[in-house]
Amino acid sequence: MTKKTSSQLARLWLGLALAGTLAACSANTDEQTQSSAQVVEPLKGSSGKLAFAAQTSAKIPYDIFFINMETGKEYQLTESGLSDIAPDFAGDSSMMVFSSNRNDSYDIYKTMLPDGDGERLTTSSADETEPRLSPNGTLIAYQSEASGDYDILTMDLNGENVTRLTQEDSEETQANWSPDGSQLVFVSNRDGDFELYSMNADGSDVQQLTENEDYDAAPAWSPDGSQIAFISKRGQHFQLYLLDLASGEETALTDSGMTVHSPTWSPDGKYIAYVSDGDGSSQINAYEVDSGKSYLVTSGYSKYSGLSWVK
Ligand SMILES: [Ca+2]
Ligand SMILES: [Ca+2]
Ligand SMILES: [Ca+2]
Repeated sequence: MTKKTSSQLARLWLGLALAGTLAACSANTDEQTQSSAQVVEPLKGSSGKLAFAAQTSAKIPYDIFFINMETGKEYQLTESGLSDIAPDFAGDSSMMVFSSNRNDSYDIYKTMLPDGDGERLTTSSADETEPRLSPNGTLIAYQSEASGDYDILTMDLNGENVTRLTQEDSEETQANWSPDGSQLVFVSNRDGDFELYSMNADGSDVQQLTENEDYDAAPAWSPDGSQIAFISKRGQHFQLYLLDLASGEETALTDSGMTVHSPTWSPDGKYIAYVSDGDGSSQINAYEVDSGKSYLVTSGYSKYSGLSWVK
């Protein structure tokens, strides 16, 4: 198991090294290149990497990929035979964190790039998922079910100095950092249904941000700090919403017949990428904030999830 994992991680580094330095040499031995994603004209020149987890087909567990949004090229980063989900990168792409069940329960893993080894950061038999690197790259926020229900915790990059930020018996999940790193937005059902909340990075000063009977989830703070994208199920399917923090106003951004989830902002704040799942199909779209239009970014795999668009 260990040998296999090391070999797979070695391939991961190879893929990333090639992605970083040899992207122009497309005829090279870059076996990690899957295909050109269908990055449409308005998205061309968008900066950064759009990381995601995908099941390439229904019977294959999730692996981690990213699309270089400047070139449209896609790279596969993991191939463990188990479920690798929820990737997030440090701002300079020198490190990736993700969650995997390769040691039975889900744990948080860290991979240093380009030539580091995979490191398991959590060891409980409960599930640890949804790792998110703080903007300054010193902390990982994540969720753990070790207390019997989900809570939000932070730890340093070595898996040490674990701090439990929420104590309630309810489910606290999907933490995401404010752009200045001073706060976290998260989801909790402590009042009976799922709402968005914010708190300081030490768990203090909890504020409730939404109050409705619908299922609110998957918050993502805008790069300028003024808004939070999230999903809410106010009809048949989850759709994409925007919460303006100054006014408290909530605006529906999508109205599709598909289930929308996993929103993430482009680093320049111009787009919100999200997944839409229909009957037997799944695709990644990008909502253009100025125009209100959604563009197809990529499709073709069985399932997409866990988007993270980083510089
Ligand atoms: Ca675990
Ligand atoms: Ca809890
Ligand atoms: Ca609600």
